[in-house]
Amino acid sequence: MTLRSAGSSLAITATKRGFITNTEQKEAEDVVSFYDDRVTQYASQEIQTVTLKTLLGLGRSGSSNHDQQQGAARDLAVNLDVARYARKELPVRLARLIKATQKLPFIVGTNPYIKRVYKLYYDSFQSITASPEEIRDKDDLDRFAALLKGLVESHADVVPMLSQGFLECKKYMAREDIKRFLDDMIRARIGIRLIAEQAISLREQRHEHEKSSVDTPHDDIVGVVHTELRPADLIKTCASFVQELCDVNYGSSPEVVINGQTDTTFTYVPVHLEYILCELLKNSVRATVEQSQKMGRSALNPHGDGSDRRSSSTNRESGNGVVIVNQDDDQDVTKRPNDFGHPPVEVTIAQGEHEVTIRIRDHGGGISREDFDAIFDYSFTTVKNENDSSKDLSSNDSPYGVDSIFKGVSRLAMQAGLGGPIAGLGFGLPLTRIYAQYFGGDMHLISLQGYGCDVFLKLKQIDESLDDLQI
Ligand code: ADP
Ligand code: K
Ligand code: MG
Repeated sequence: MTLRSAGSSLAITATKRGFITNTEQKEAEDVVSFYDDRVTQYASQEIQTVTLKTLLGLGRSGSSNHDQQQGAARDLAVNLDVARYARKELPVRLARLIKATQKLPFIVGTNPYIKRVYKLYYDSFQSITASPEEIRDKDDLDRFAALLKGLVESHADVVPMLSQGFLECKKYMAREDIKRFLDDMIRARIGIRLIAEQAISLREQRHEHEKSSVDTPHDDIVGVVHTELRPADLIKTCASFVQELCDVNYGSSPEVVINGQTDTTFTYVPVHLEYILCELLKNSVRATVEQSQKMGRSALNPHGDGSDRRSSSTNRESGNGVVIVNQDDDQDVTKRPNDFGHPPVEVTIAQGEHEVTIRIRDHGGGISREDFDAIFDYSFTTVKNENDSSKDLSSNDSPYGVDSIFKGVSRLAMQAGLGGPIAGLGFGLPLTRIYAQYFGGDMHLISLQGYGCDVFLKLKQIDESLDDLQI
């Protein structure tokens, strides 16, 4: 099995994140086409949902790919179906997002970040509607896929921009209204991306098939869906990425222990799971390292008081088969601190009959009662906003860029090419939950205040409901 998605979207996570340059801000201010009739006309059309089955081309006959020629013809037919659907449907969905943004309070619409997002959606709408309506052959497919690819890339920073925009507009809109708007917007965005990315990756897959002379490769991948996704592999990839990010930001990072039913495989969209895992792991490693710092378990003095904890016998009390393991006992591998004094983050995989559950457990001190109600709000973060301080941010001492919306990105991290912040945008949890719920799953966070957090991620086997899953 290949984790084809892992590299690509991690690369997106790690690209040099966008700052709003003066030119871009100027461009955003120049959006004069607020009341474009075509947008209104498209937005008034109904959304035509598509089932996941159709997007995967499973409704088509001849799904056995063993005959090389028949397989190639079928690949082409599926690719044409999906691209034609995308060409027709994406302008409608984009127009609806544009309309929804236009309906925001006027002052919110003047925010530079929100304007910039608005302009991105407007430009995307323009480019798709300006492209030929007919998609007839391979050349048309190549051209259309290239167009979509450019659009998807240009939208990579939409969510952080929205997050920052609404943070700045907090006083002009009710908390629930912001939440509702962003939830809807992000759900719509996931659908748009799924359709666009499916059209792109079906075309890439078809090219690969045509090049290879042997039997069809990657039978387990259909566009963006992987039928034999191994969560353990994906967790490993994400954990390494997050640890590196943590090292660069804090100088050290905890270990990640993966246990449970590690040979689990299931059908899912790897880019979604990868996004979720990276966000949850970032939260856990950050909490762990900050808790270590708070408790004085620093890298220079890994075990706090310098005593040899392994020889301590006072850690364990037992009686009648009930064992109390003290917090500092390191007999259990899932709790044993590494050389930097950080207890590991434990990721447990469980394969149920219809679902896969992943539990991410850390010993990062949990969440305070005051914060708990807000953690699922967009933009809520406990990362201190350096921009609020009176410190001169342009001074060389500051690890942060002056107008960076990525408050958590230290200059070191940027130099290392790890542009994604470890924390500080405040959209990790709300977004993760939307992604988890998108295909009927869910996510719950349990905080053991003062001790740590457990996050339960439940993911449905999506191949069991291909007919019902409407995108
Ligand atoms: P961000 O990570 O950018 O701050 P999130 O939405 O991912 O935004 O998380 C919001 C807040 O929830 C974090 O700032 C942190 O205070 C808290 N939080 C999330 N996960 C954990 C965790 N595992 N342990 C402790 N606190 C957490
Ligand atoms: K948040
Ligand atoms: Mg986070």
